[in-house]
Amino acid sequence: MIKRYILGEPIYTGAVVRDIKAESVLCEIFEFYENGFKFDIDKDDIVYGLGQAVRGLNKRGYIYQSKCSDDPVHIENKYSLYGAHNFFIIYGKKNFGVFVDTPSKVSFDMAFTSTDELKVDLEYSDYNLYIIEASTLTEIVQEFRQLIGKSYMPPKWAFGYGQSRWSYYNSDEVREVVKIHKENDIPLDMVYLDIDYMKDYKDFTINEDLFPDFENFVKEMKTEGIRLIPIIDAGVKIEKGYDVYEEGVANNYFCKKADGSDIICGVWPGEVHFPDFLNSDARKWFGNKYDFLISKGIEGFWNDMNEPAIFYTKDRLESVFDEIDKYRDMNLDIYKFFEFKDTVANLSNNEEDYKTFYHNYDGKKYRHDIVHNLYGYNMTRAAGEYFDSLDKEILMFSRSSYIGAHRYGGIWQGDNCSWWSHIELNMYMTMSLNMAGFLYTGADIGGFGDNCSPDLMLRWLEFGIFTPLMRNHSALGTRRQEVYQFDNMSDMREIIKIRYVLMDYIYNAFKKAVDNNTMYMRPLSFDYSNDIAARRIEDQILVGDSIMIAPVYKQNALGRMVYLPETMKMLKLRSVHDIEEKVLEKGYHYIDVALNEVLIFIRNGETLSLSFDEKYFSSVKDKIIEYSCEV
Ligand code: MIG
Repeated sequence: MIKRYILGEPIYTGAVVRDIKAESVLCEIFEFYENGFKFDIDKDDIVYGLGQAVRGLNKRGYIYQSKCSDDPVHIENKYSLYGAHNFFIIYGKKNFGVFVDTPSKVSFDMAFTSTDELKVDLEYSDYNLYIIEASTLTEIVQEFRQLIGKSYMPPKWAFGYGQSRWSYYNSDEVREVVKIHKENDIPLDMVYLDIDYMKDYKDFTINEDLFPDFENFVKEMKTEGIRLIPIIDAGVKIEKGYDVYEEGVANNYFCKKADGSDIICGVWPGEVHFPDFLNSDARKWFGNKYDFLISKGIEGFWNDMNEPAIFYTKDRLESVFDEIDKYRDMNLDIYKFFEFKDTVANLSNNEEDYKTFYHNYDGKKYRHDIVHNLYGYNMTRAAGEYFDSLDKEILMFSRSSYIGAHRYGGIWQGDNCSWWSHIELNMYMTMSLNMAGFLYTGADIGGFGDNCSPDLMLRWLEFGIFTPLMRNHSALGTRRQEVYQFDNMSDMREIIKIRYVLMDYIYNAFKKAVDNNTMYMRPLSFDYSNDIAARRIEDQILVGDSIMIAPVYKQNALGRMVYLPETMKMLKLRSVHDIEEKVLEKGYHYIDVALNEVLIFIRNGETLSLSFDEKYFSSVKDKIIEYSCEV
């Protein structure tokens, strides 16, 4: 049962698709105050949710903020990442879900300040509050998901393996990546193009010197079985004669300052304007621009820098230049030095700057900070609405998001690092995002920032083969991370092949989660709610109906403890042909897991079919091999 409460005069966000009649009396379990509400939670309650956030799966014990942020350091002291997903579940004495629907900043004190009190503070106190009561976790999520509408369903090929790098600088480099994968029999479906395929970082252009005859190149790759997936950035370069710029200015499609001029910010190309994605005409216009690439055969995109990420605003840059000059002849002591340094550092993603520009949102003017969390969402929506008008399926995922965006595309988990703790974060984040409707998601496998070691890549792949978006991506300046760069390439190949024999299982489980508003990946507590031990386990994951996984994510670990909430059949896969099976009883087991082994547990009464697609397994005779657990 969903109850809705309207506090103040909420701004429309587009998150929900059902119109629920508001209650006339405020709910009595919460104590409301001017800028939010609070309530007591039981000492044993678990708090799930919040989608993209740091720390564990149980969100209890920290403060999180919904404030879409470009932050490439995903560590425990962070409050916000790229998305705003204001949905959480209390699970324990009472079970219910809470959705705080508002486009501006919200802070969730999850029994951090005071052990038994959960407190939600809003920067602007107008919001819709939805409370979802149901007896099971699955039902709470299902009801919430019915409220926010069906999740985005990507094309089937988007479940293949993708290779990315910031950047592959020209078409020959891309050809080489594809060729080496082929030569080594490593399955590959997608190669991602990062910002350097564009001419001067201008959206909807191609650098013809580096990618000559792009249309034919796209075709050539397609005949190799590879789809190219270009990036699109939020900022539009200011340049006379550039159509996107000219049209945006002429039609007032860019965000404006108080004086009515288009705000000038700095991103990749230097000075840019930001499209006003909250303006439906601008959205339509920008969405149509994707046609530049679609007409060249492109079938998928990733949207970046749409928090929006801002290197600087022109106004602040000018004032900083003025200000730093006064430090020139000073003795820069401890205070002065940091003041000086911060003056420059604060140029980027400065919250004050979000207060200096405006949107035309359904004909009304809103200052950016008030509707901040809707920006990336509406960029995805711009693309998604255009793609819906086509008769082709298009892959779309974004960096920034708000609930509602899950209907138009997926998200990737942003600039993680080649750290062991980020495999773990990837696991929690994926389950939490699933609760909020973001099913098509995954992290940069191997890690984006920093250098990846062979063992980290192996372990990450062993989990990554289960994430719907399976992409190996890494940053400029880091160790090259294509699996053929490592001396354990053949082990990595076998792991990637396991993804391919699981493809039908993964695709069907995913589709079912979309159709039934359930979770593709979920914690054990969802299915084994009476099992006290299962409830507290965060690092084992149910994937679809038939299997459970227990990834190894600790450096130098050669095994791990696994808790089985019922008898299951363990499969230890060293390759698609070398599979050890063993039935294990309910309870705790220490399981050896060598660096090249993938663990899968088949639930009692279930069957897992491995399917060998012609495209990658032409020499295999039996196209389906079944493993069952019947006890
Ligand atoms: O961090 O386009 O998250 O995937 O490679 C700089 C360059 C901007 C951020 C994205 C990352 C991408 C990178 N971008």
